[in-house]
Order: sequence, then structure tokens, then C-alpha cells
Amino acid sequence: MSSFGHLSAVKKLQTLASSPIDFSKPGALTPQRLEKYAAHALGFTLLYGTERIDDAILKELLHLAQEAKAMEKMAAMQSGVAINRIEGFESEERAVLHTAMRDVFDHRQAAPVAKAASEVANLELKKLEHFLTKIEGRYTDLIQIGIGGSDLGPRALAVALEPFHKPERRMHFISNVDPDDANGILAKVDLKKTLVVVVSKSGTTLETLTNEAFVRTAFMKKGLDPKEHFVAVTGEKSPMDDRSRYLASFYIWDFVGGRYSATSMVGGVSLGFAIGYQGWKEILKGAHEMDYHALTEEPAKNLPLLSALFGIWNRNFLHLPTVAVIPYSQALHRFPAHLQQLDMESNGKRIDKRGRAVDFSTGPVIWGEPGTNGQHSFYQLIHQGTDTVPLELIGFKKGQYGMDLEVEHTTSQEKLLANLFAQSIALAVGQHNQNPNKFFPGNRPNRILLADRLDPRTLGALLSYYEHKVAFQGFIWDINSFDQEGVQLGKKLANQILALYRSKRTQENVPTFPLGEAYLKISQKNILPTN
Ligand code: G6Q
Repeated sequence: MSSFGHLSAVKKLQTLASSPIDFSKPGALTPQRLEKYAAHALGFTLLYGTERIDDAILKELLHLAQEAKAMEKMAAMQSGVAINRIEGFESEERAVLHTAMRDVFDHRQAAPVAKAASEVANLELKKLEHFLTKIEGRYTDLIQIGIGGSDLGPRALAVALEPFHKPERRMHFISNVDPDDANGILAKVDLKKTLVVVVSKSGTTLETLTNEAFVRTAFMKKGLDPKEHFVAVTGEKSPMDDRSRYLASFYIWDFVGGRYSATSMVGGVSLGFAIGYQGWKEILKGAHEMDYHALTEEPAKNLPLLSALFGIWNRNFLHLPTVAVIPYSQALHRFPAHLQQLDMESNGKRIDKRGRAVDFSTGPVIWGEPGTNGQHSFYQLIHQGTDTVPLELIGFKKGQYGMDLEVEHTTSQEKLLANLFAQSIALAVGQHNQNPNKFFPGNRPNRILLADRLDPRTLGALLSYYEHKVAFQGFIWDINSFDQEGVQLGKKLANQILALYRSKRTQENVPTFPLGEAYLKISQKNILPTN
């Protein structure tokens, strides 16, 4: 049996799960309960009175964290122990130090590996400051080319901070190898004034290298020298580490995983361009404050740990297979896409850290859209469907622009918050009605993370909160949240199919692949795509 299954807290929680609080009973959800089940830190409030827990369950969840050594594992991670590994099998063997990317102002981590990592991160930061000063006034648009971890996090941050962008600075992202992605962006920009940041840690990713070639060709066709426009963010000594081809090169390292890399230069160059170096520092400071909170705050007040525990309660004890993350903030409309990768690539695992098949459920399916938009589409299923979907709701007391309008004596922000709070209550309590069509069963668990205003510092902290929620869950399940073997097989087969396409032009001999050949035949009737 897995180590998770052996924990005594797991047994107790299984018993407690047979009769969790029933919010549909009159008086079960009280104002006192909402006030009691709340944790406050760094300007955030986590409201969890609408999770199906009580004091006994909370106590046992905290016991689970203790038994699984969640805090010790967080300390090991942040100090640079090589936790990215599967014992006894060929695997990655790396430290996990995205937190060092933000421990750059006060170097709080004294452990030598973490300290050395924060020092190299600091050098890149100084390089960035210098670079941004040097290019001041030369470019109006920036295109970031990258995919997966080299796209989703930075894109979510850039989109979320649009009101903080410097005047006359526009951001664009190309990720998909679909030629329409690159063409669509190229049609929008004046290349003369465009900076292109090519981001690939490995320097070998098919989509990114193809898109780089695509965009370089567009520059050359216009008589522009790509060396004056292209910047590389890559691993040292990767195939992309060739300064002769780039205006500047910035580095990332093995100890920063792709989906955890938004606060390295993977996000730094483009965000620094968009919101300025000081704004970028604010993101790092916010993330660092949350890192330190996750590391040092006692479990009962530790926001990402509490969130991880409620997720585990819903997943392993109430057996709910998905989670919807719904930000009541239009600015966060790309954030669920980032969280899908962060959570599902990290915790979508079927073996534990010793290579044994797990006998419990690991990471849930994560999905989401901003509220209130979601209320007008999939909330029907959430309220009355046959599957229970737990929700993580995110809200802010103020809007980003500081401009609002009273209509019918309430502002838009008040309308947004009213909907957020109403949904939380409606999902939990439901509605009794003799008419089955109007009956809402309730007991849809949810929690709210509330903050003041979505500015760069708050966003940095929010990003880190989710990174640590995911890490804590992986620690408790005793799985490796930092590799991604599951994305390799499809890549390998895509290369075999590409060889089939290529061989039609070059006549070279390639290994046979009957299933791939069948798809080629069906899709094109042997006609190659034309330019
Ligand atoms: C993230 C994954 C993956 C990665 C992309 C891009 O954790 O490793 O999404 O970020 O495949 O990789 P490169 O940065 O190497 O191009």
C-alpha cells in the first residue's frame, strides 16, 4: 500500500467522510460559521465555511499534513534538496527552486544550493534592468514565442496586468504550431518596432523553433535584421544559446520547472517590458512573501496548505473528480488555463515517489472561466447536475482601473461581488422545492479567496499561492509534482508522423508506422499541405 494509504489520518478522515455537514439542513450554514472558518494573511482572506468540514475534520486534515510531513517537504523544496526524482528508477534528479527566483531581495534562504540559485537569478535580474534601460523607446510591441510553461504563466500574468502596462506597449503571444497563430499576430504588428522574445528552456521544442523560424522569415522579408529584434530566454548551452543570433540572451536553469517558471526570465523579459522593471519587482516581491508564508506560517493559518487540504478532502474523501476555478475578475481570464497546466501536469500522476502505482486518486481535472460569465453557461450543471463540482472562487474588493458607475444605486464591482457571494451560498445551501425542476440539492463545496485589488504584488502572491497549493498536495500524496513524463509519448509519435510527411518530399526511407500512415491517408488523400 502507498504511504498515503498508511497514514492514520487517512483512516480517520474516511470515517468522518461518511457524514459531513449537510448544508441543505435549515440553520447548518450560519453567519458565525462563515466568520469562524476564515484565514487571513498578506491581504488575502480564505473563506472556507462553505467547505463540507467541521472542527473534527479540520483537526484531522491538519494531522494528515503533519503525518505526511508537508511542512518539512516544503522546507526541503525551498532549500534546494533534489526532490524532483523517482527513487530507484531512471528519472529527473533535480532541485525545485522556482522560489529562489523571488528570493532575490533579501536572500532569506541560507542553504547553499538555494542561496546560489537566488544569486544567479539576481544576476539575470540585473541584466534585465540594464537591457530594459538600453531598449527604452525602441519598441512598441513585444511578441513572446514559447509554449506550455514558456507561455501560459507569462501570458496569464501579462493579460491580468493590462491596466498596469506602460503606454504604447502592446503584448502578443505565439504558442501554437498552427500557422494561423503566427500569421494572426504578424498581421497586427509593425515589425520595425517589435521585439521578439523566444522562450524555450530546452531550446529544442518543435513548436517554438518552428514559430521562431516563421517570424524570423517575416522580419527578413521586410529587410529587417532579426539580430536587432530577437531575444532568447533559454537554458545555458542549449541549442538556442547562441548569442550571435540574438540581441540579448537570458538564462533559466534545470531547477526551475517550466510550469513554475513564470517568475524567472521566462516571464521577466516580457513582463518587464510591459509593466516596467519596478512592476516586475513587485510581482517577485508578492510571490516571495507568499513563499515565505507557505514555508513558515503554522499549518492552521497557512493559506496554500489549507487550500491543499480542502482539495484533498474533496478529492480523496468526498470523491469529487474535478475542480472549477472561477475568478470573479475579468483580468484573470487566462489564469485558469495556467492553473490547468500547473495542477494537472504536476499532480496528474499514477505512481508515488518510489515508482509504486498509487491506490488512491491524485490530481483532479481543473477547469474554469471567469465569473459572472460562467453563471450564464455551465453553472446549470454545477447547481443541478448529477456530478458535484467543488469550486475555488477568487474575488477582489476593488476593480483594477478605479473607475466604476452606479446603476440602480449599486456599482459594477458591487454587482460582481454580490454574485460571487450569492453563488457561494446557493451552491452550499441549495433550495428546497416541491417542484423537482426548481429543487437545488446544495452541498456543492466551495471556498473563496478574497483580496483587495489585483495589482502586480497581489498577482505575484496569487501565483505563488497556487504553486504551493499544488506542491503541498503532491507532498501529501507522496507523488513527484515536478516531472512530466506523460507528455513524452505523444511528442515521440508526432515526430514519427512528421518523418512520414518529410519523406514524401525527400523520398528518404523512414521507419514504417501503419497507424500514422492511415491518418495521413484519411486526412489528405495523399495530398501534402501547400503554402
Ligand atoms: C512544463 C513543461 C512544458 C514546457 C514546454 C516548453 O512544466 O515542461 O510545458 O514548459 O514543453 O518547453 P521549453 O521551454 O523547453 O520549450
